[in-house]
Amino acid sequence: MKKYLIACFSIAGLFAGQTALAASGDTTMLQSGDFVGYSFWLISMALAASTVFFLMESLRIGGKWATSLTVSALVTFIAAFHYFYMREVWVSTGNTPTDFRYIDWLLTVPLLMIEFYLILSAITKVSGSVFWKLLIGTLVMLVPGYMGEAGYLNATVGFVIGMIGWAYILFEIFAGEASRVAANEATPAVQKSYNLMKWTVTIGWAIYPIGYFLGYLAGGTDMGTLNIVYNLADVLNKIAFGLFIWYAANEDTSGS
Ligand SMILES: *C/C=C(C)/C=C/C=C(C)/C=C/C1=C(C)CCCC1(C)C
Repeated sequence: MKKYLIACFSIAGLFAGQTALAASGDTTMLQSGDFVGYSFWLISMALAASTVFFLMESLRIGGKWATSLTVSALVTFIAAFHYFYMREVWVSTGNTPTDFRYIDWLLTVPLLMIEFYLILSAITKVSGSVFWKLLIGTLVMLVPGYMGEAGYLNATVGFVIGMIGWAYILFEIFAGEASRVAANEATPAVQKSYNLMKWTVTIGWAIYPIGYFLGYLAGGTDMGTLNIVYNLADVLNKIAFGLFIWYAANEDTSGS
């Protein structure tokens, strides 16, 4: 009972936050025909709904899977808030809310990386270095990327260092310790979700550096289109990613 109360409070907080945000701004209306604005709205709602889902499932499934599912909920919760705010920025100024995307990424990408460690830890013993290596890769990828986009560092240099960080993450999950644990010790369900997560980090994540490349190195791109592409990418990289974990949790605990 207490668990459900906590879940209810978290969810109420999400909506109270959204209301406060809307009340504090100029409350510019979403104009009809603003497809970029629609996509911000849709993804905000999808992220908020996913948060409720992952929290409830974390309580229902529980046990060793509770942490992974809670982290999935944290990712969508944090992103939902950023999306509420990014929608406001887009609707009221027509500007691309790049800074907020990076703040979101700085919080959510490390959490997504931790998931690789957590799903393996749910079934076997994993060394903490798996966790640290992925975390360091994340920082090497994001910090120079931000500095390049925001003008604190040459855009090409920021891009190249960021790509090295991403390559390192890919190396770890395809050929490093985590991949060995997944291949040798994981249950079939965990192996399946590990693979889906691994390919999400490869294909789904590629969208962001491609956007950076088009926007900053290849002479500019249409920011409206780029925002829609980023928004859709986040459905895969945040919501579907969480569902892959949920799949493993469900399969692994359904009495097989
Ligand atoms: C939920 C948000 C996610 C999964 C964001 C992921 C962001 C990236 C994979 C960004 C990657 C970048 C590079 C690989 C090179 C430098 C520029 C970045 C930061 C856009």
